[in-house]
Amino acid sequence: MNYLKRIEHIEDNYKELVVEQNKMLFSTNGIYNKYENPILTRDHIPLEWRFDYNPETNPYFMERIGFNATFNAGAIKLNGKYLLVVRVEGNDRKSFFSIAESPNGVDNFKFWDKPITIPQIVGDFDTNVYDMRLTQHDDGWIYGVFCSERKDPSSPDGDTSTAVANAGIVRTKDLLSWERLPDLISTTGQQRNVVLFPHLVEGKYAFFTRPQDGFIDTGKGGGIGFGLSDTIENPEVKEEKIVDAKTYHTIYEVKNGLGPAPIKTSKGWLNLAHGVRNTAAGLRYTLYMFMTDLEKPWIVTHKPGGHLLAPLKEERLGDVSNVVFSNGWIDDEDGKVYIYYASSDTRMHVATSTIDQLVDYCVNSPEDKLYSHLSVETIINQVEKNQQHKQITKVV
Ligand code: M1P
Repeated sequence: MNYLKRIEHIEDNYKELVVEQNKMLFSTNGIYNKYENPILTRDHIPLEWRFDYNPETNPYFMERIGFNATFNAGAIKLNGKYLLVVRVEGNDRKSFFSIAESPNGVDNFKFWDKPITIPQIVGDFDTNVYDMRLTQHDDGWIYGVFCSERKDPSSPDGDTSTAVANAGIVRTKDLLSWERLPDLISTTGQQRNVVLFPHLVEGKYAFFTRPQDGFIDTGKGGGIGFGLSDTIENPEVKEEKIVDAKTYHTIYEVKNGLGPAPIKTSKGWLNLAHGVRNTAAGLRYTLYMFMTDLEKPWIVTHKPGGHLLAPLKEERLGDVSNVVFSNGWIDDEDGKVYIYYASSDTRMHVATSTIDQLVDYCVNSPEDKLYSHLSVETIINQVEKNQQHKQITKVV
């Protein structure tokens, strides 16, 4: 294929992909609907990022910069547009953030021209950044809290993989220019999955945390935590209460972490989180929900047992297989909720629901009673109630 034909072919395929419409799939569980196509893949990366268009320096029109994955996106609706702050991972393994915009939240996602430039802390550069949670705070700023990863300075000679994870913080008004604040200081020294709560609590900035005493293992860090910081300019949580503990023989037995910032409803705060369990085939990440008290968002009031959303079919395969992860959702003015989730650290999907459905799910689904015989009891209870209900309906 000659040079011009090759460009035309690549551009045509790209144009077709980014305008592809998505189809809502029927939902048997009735809690949310998934969609036919992923909303963002590495093929959605703009061609200008990938190819040098100068025939003199790129006579074969070869890809010069390769991209591996588009996943774990924060989300916000701004000026009528559905915006994702996507974790894009290059073939060089470095992740960075880029905004993708859609007119309707389920398809036609297009990346803005250039990735986001995250200001660096002088003398302490982030080696890698990922998984930004966006919070529209009462103070007027949109905050982005992300994982900043750096090589562990105490790792022994020759150890080139031990790292330290911490919560980096940026803020913006327009998603175009970003101000960097100092990283969060916390009790354990390592943090991932940190989320800023949208309101002040007791006059302080409130963070959901995930204390961990290793880079991968959370160790003695007990689960999803909650802590207060006097200021956001010098963020420090001196105490972390455990909101939702990792628990033996559950879908969050190994670790868990809050997803996006919670959504306020008249019944309480809706929280979406990921839970990690161990299997013979490795770790399995699923999504689950719980509801917290309106006044005391660190107190869980309702918690359905098990996962809300698990990797199924082609979602199960990817760079890190058997994973679904979410750090972005949008609650629209009409009560619709867009849940953005990534599968297997590779691509982005959307599922839609409503506030009413998610509240009903949280309030009325049975909890995990932690023993098989109690799960059986819960099922039998429902069957017997259904039998009574059917008899009553027959009589009527
Ligand atoms: O690979 C699965 C996920 O692993 C990490 O999440 P956690 O800290 O809870 O184990 C994160 O690196 C996340 O980005 C990734 O999707």
